[in-house]
Amino acid sequence: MSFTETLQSLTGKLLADCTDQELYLALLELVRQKSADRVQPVTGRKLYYISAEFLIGKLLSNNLINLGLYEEARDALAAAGKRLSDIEEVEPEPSLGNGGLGRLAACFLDSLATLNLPGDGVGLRYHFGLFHQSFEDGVQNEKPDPWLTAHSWAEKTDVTYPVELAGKEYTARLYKLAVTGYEGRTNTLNLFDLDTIDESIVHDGIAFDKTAIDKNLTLFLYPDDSDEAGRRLRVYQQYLMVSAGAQLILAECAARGCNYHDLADYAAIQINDTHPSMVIPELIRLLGQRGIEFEEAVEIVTKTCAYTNHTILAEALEKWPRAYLDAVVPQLMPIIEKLDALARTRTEDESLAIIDKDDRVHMAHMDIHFTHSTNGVAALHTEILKNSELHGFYELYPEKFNNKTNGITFRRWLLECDPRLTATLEKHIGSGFRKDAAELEKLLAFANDEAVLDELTAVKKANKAALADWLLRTQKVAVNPDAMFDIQSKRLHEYKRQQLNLLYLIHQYYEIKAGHLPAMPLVSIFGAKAAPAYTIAKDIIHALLTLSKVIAADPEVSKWLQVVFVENYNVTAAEKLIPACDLSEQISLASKEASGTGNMKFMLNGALTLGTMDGANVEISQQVGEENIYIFGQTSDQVIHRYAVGDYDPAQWVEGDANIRRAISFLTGPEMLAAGHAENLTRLHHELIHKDWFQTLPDFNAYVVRKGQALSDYACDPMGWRRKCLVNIAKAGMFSSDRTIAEYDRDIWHLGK
Ligand code: HBZ
Ligand code: PLP
Repeated sequence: MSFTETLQSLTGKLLADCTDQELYLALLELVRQKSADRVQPVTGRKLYYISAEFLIGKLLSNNLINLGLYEEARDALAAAGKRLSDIEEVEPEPSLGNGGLGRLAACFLDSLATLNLPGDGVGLRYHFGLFHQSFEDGVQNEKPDPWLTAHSWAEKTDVTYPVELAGKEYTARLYKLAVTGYEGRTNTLNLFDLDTIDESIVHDGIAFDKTAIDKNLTLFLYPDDSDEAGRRLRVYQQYLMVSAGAQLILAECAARGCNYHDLADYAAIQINDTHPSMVIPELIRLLGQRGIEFEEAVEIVTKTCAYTNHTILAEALEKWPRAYLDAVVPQLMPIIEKLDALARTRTEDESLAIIDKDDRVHMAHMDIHFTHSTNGVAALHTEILKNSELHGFYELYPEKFNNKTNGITFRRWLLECDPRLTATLEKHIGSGFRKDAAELEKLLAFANDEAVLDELTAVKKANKAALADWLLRTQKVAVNPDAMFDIQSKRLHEYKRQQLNLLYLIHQYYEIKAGHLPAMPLVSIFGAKAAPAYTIAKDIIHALLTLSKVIAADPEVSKWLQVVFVENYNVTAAEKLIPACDLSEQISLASKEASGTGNMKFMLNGALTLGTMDGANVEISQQVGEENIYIFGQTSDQVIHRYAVGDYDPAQWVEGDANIRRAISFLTGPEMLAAGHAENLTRLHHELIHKDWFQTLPDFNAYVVRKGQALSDYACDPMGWRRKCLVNIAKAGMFSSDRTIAEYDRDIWHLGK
């Protein structure tokens, strides 16, 4: 049967007569059948990647590409007058993640299947995932983001596990979502849910009764945790995930012949940040029920589990008050106490204990003591863990620490999101890079080939025009596609320093007003959600939206500068923004961004990075050479030193620097107050002058200078700029998640063996 006939047999109609919805459902079914054909038996060790988030993005095109069906599907549809891109729009984006950590998990699943490694995900089937963001009156508005339609990728199974929460038994149901590899095997993302969830209890945006656990448990990813009920709910969610996950793992291993004593020969469990850390005591508990003594269970679990750290931010390292665990998981507390006692036999250092003197349970400490591997996610991050944040642990267990620099899947972040660039690359270097990212280096041979550089310029121009169309269609904003597109898209957080970019834009506003015109017009694009309870992050959004209005209303300035804040930044939006970017903003305070993966995506798609020596920016800079990246600002050593001395006073920087003073004062000046809300603007102004915890001001001048340099290089030396872009694309191979996964497998998992 031809492809067209297959699709027609699935819809029961001629393609030309089908709606996009019908075609979507037919393609969904086709993908289901084809991916089922690629399921392979498991032998030896199998990986279970447990994570609170899997930010998988829309799946239709990704699956078609991985199954080798994309071109056929596109052409068959085109012959019937249909566009695959229209059908893609029918698919809702699963919002099962919030940022880098969740997106990394999704890239890892893709690479595992592509490399033919047995590796499944374990997580939760949130009904609304992260909230849907819109802007009203310059303020972030949060609404539920339903994605579970009648037909969706995650299929309900008959498999259920009992999970005891606060002394009451709940039933976790397993849903399975097929994960296709690029010309590889099919693995599974296992997602747990309760049948009793009641979506109708959500009211007024995203508020709901936090105490009705049977109705609310998997409604949202990260429900508002500004109150105790919200924080407890997180513990409920985490335990549902790890208890059902651990039962699934034991059942699957037993079915393959495991006698539990040899669990580590059957399973490798990767704990993605501390959200799944309770899997350690839970496995010990379950092994105990199967007749294994505590000491042996500890050994088995340590051999089976490994932990990835994604942050050094103290507030993101989970420490649960013992009272929460006593209330929600009383069955685990005796085990955690025994683990704490055991850890204390290995060290006298109180700061390495699991339960501290204030009765808080340090989840990361439990992970490091009772897994065999702790890894950071970029070289600098791992060094900081070893030398400062986790130094005591490093001294105790040097052999456990290792680095695994993050990566991204090139299937989604090149082949799918940038077909124009993919085609151009293929024309010149063949298609080997699809499977072996290192082959991108072949592009270096064309660094001085003006025809190739012109082609790359044409690709970027077309991608910018496509983004401009999308912005007009979906956000009702018109942008000048001939301007430089400068993009900062990522979660809103003070350490990521959107506020530094804000101060730059204000500075430029004044400069333009004073007749100091930039080298070329700039469109500054933001995409970012702020956590609902994160007040200052929301104030930063408000300030940027307000500034955008002020500039747009000023004809003198708006010729040169435009600020656009894209609503509801998610994977779908990222796939539109990244291929169209000229300058990628990676300006976190050095030492604070563990790695970043957005930085890799922008680089791969031919943007140049304006960044600090932080996270994987350091490795990007090593790959491309300092002449092909715009680095500025304090180093991580300088930052760590400044924190250690503890004498940073932003007010001194405000007093001592007229440009800083001018930019900050503007926040509460007449133009902004006329267009925005005094409360938000004043609070942000106050925060920057009196606190500025993420040291924006010391980096301000260096940032202004470096960004000016990038603008002038772009304007005055277009060939030189494009050559730098070419080098960035050519050197992106090291940031393929295939490389990352091969390293995890080599050093930690040893899958299939
Ligand atoms: O993980 C991010 C890091 O900030 C980023 O540098 C890195 O590239 C990425 C992948 O390794 N971390 C997160 O995204 N973390 C969270 O989203 C998070 C969510 C809930 C928490 C704590 C952290 O309670
Ligand atoms: N959100 C989405 C949708 C992404 O694609 C990414 C990037 O990889 C991130 C968040 C994380 O971005 P960053 O690494 O810049 O924090």
